[in-house]
Amino acid sequence: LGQKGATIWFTGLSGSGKSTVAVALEQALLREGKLAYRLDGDNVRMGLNKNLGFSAEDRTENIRRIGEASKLFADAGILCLNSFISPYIADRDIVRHLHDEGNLAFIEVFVDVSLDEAEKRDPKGLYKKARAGEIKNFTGIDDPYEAPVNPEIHLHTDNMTLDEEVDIIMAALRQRGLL
Ligand code: GGZ
Repeated sequence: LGQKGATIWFTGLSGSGKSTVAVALEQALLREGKLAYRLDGDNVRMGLNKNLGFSAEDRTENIRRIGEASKLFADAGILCLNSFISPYIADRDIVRHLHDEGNLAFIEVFVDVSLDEAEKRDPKGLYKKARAGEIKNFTGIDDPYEAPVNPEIHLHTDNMTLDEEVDIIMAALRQRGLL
């Protein structure tokens, strides 16, 4: 295979565009002949983590398991793209340290969107339900989101195109010798 694995970790609010950027990045990587694999709520919360909900404890366990799984992918030489809200700094830092220990690259990408903008987009109508009290502990409404302090990449998605976002990440991967 001759490729170095890594974990590219997207964090941000629901509706920030984490999965959209990850899908576009995956396509760009595959075009360059790199092996990439995406993890997100749709394939993880239905299977590996189907016993977990959205309490603080469950979110922490969700991120811990995903972090361990991602480390295995990275160790196998795969570029693993993870899109999870991952609202707690401490949880993301645990995953970072796990990778540091294994000498594996961990690239945190803050998909930064204002709550206003995320709520305007509301692609699944979840913010509306959270505001109506039909969903409890919804991130950004009645549950915390701790923004990264020093992410490797900070995307201000309110005023960027998807192509620009992918280009920034590709450049960062190239700079780190991962492409
Ligand atoms: C946040 C929730 C919640 C609550 C269901 N809070 O926009 P989506 O729908 O597709 O992405 C959200 C997803 C969040 O799962 P994660 O595994 O990424 O969360 S965490 O990292 O915090 O463990 C949203 C949906 O699940 N969802 N209830 N209460 N998002």
